[in-house]
Amino acid sequence: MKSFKVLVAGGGSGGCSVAAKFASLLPKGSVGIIESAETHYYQPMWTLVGGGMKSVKDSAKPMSEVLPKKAVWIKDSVASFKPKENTVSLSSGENVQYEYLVVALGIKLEYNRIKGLPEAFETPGVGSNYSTEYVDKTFQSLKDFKEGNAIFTFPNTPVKCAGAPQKIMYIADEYMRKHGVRDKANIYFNTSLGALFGVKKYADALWKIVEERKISVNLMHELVEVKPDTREAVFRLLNKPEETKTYKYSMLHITPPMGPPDAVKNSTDLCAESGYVDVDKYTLQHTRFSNIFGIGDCTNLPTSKTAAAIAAQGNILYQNMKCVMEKKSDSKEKYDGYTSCPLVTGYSKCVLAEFDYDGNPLETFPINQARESRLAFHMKKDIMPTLYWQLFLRGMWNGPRLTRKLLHLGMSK
Ligand code: FAD
Ligand code: UQ1
Repeated sequence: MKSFKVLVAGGGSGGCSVAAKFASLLPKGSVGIIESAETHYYQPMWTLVGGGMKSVKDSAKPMSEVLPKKAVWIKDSVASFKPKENTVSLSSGENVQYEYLVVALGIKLEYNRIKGLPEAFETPGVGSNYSTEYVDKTFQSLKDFKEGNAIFTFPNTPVKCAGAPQKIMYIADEYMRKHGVRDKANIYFNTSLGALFGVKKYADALWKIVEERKISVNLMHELVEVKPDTREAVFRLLNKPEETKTYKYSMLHITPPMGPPDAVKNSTDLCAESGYVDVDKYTLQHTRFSNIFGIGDCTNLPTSKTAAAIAAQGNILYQNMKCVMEKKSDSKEKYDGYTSCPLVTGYSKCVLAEFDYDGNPLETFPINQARESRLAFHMKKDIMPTLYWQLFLRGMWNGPRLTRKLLHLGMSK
């Protein structure tokens, strides 16, 4: 049986960056990474792909180029976890042993929980920035749009990047204005949530933007069915669960329901009742197995699921797991829930939300980041991708905490 000092399940944002940290610390071959995909995608770019500003190819690199060279890539998928035996079973039937395990399997897209999907993606007007298969359809639908309803949805489950479902709506609004069709369009944000955004400071700013741009927001609307033949989308009204409301669409952008990966959900020892990996919200250590840690979208950390959050989590996980490995007491570092969401509001503007577990803004720059800015857009479009590939994935970007402290002359948390 293969055996590793540190085994990382998943080679996405969280898995790759944490594996890189441990690969630099330990002798060659001590770190194993189980990852089934050939390609690593920089997912935050898909918002820009949906708006025609970048291509899917721009967001991709071969997995072999990004995983740390000192680690061993096990190109297989995790079938199940056996935490009591310190082993992971692979789809090939093989088992892999570990001393320490990091679970970083991301979140699962569940398009098929909506009746009519995924088939409706093969028909005109329906796209989704959440998948490489459907993101080009978003821009195609925008280019084809002539008149009618453009509807943007938000599901009734946790999602990754909770801002992404509305970012593409603001981009579409600007595109339609530039191409002279906005006055023939009704734009709807039909969201399962009871709010436009979870943090009041940014929600207030976004409500102003939707009002100015004459976008209709329908809260407590959950997409349950797409009928491509009649170009209709059916929503369950969550405050009147027996009722549905049907909308005609010319363009429909779908954010799918999401859930924990099967391998995590089926390993009852590993997951919380929600099905996500059960970790301590401050240390990222598993609540029952001291040699297991979790990071990113597959965990039950009560913060917004983003790569920005993972940058901050990675360092906390590294410090804490190193302490456990060296049999020292817990490190003093505690994760404060930092997450960030660059809410792109068009082709040159962005509201840069940054906040902690309590919904307190934790802004890097000494300006009011709830105001739309070009600087934040430039950072999102031109700086973040390089930072992600060159620093973050190599374990060398722990988020903007130090920059924030420096720019606030030490006065920020
Ligand atoms: P992932 O990066 O998804 O990695 C999970 C990995 O596990 C994958 O490589 C997968 O192949 C692998 N895997 C899954 N199951 C198995 C298995 N059983 N066996 C082996 N391997 C498996 N974040 C930001 O910070 N800023 C943004 O602006 C932003 N915008 C976004 C816009 C969009 C449209 C999307 C989709 C996401 C956006 N995000 C953004 C969110 C960010 O991309 C994710 O939160 C982040 O990538 C999650 O990292 P992760 O490691 O938890 O999961
Ligand atoms: C960030 O650290 C990060 O991770 C690499 C992102 O993902 C792509 C982000 O979108 C953002 C906004 C941050 C936070 C960084 C700064 C400088 C605010």
